[in-house]
Amino acid sequence: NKPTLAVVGATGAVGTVMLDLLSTREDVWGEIRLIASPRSAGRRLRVRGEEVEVVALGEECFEGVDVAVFDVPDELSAQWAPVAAAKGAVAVDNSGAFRLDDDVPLVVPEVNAHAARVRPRGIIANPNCTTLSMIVAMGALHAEFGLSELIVSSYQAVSGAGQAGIDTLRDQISKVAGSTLGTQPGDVRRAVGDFGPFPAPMALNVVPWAGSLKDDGWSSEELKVRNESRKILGLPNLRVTATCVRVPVITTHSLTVHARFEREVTVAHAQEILRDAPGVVLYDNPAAGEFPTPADVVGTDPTWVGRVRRSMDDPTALELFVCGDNLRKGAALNTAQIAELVAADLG
Ligand code: 2RA
Repeated sequence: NKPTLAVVGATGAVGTVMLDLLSTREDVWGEIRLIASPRSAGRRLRVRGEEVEVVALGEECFEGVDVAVFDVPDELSAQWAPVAAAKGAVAVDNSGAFRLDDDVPLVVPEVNAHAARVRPRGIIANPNCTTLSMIVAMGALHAEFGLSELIVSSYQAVSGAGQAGIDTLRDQISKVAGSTLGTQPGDVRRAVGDFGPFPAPMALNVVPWAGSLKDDGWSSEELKVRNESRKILGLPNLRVTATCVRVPVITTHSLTVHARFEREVTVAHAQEILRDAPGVVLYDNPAAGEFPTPADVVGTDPTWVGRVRRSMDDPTALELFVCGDNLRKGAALNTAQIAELVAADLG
């Protein structure tokens, strides 16, 4: 008997990608149950070539479910993932509600698949999309060279802020297209009007902010990169500094990474590791104009790495540019991979 999967948050931006993945990946599932807010109940969505009716989130939804994936806001996950677990399902949660709890593993299958087996609360957490967009590549380099420090800047797509983020950028682009805006202080700000979920205009701009304000001027997103990287890599004292920036890209997060290791590194050796690493594509030939960009990476599964250089002042450090689709590997794909690991265990 194939296991039953529940997708909670089936109608959202990540849920939509999840249904696409479930329709195209090897099918390990028996029944797939689609769950969303009462507002979306009754809608019919296509998965595996069939229409499935969305049911409203409630305790009874988890009857007979083996694995429940959650693509919903933190508060909903905090409330409902334990309900699913109490009903006997393994909850794979893509919110921030449980990621740093000691008794909840935070899993990236290419890096720490073993951690998914120890889940005392029946909950497995999926990392934040910004961490996920680089961590597969960093895990591979860590295994070879021993990571000692990460200094990263992100270039985050607006879909990280959900459908509202996408709608806001599209609307702003239509307002600035064909204009001469972007030449006077504040002209874009005045022209676009509505900033949606962002603190400043996204069109014709970059915004050094993602998430909410935390102590000492850090953003929640920057703390997530630090704390989650440490937990996934099993390096609780890893030095990590992140600056998270939002850019006018619809989907696919990019990061520049300065990674310092315990041993000396060479570009050739690092490239060889990245070329062989599962889930990573090395695309690094600047002489031919070859490096990853979000516009080319969007819609693909791997972590793309280019611009690999050794730091000029430190033979133990590398500089990299990394891109990953924040809705696929950054969210739905990693969740689906974890769910498949669990399914394989159950079988
Ligand atoms: C963002 N990382 O890009 C967040 C979404 N989880 O806003």
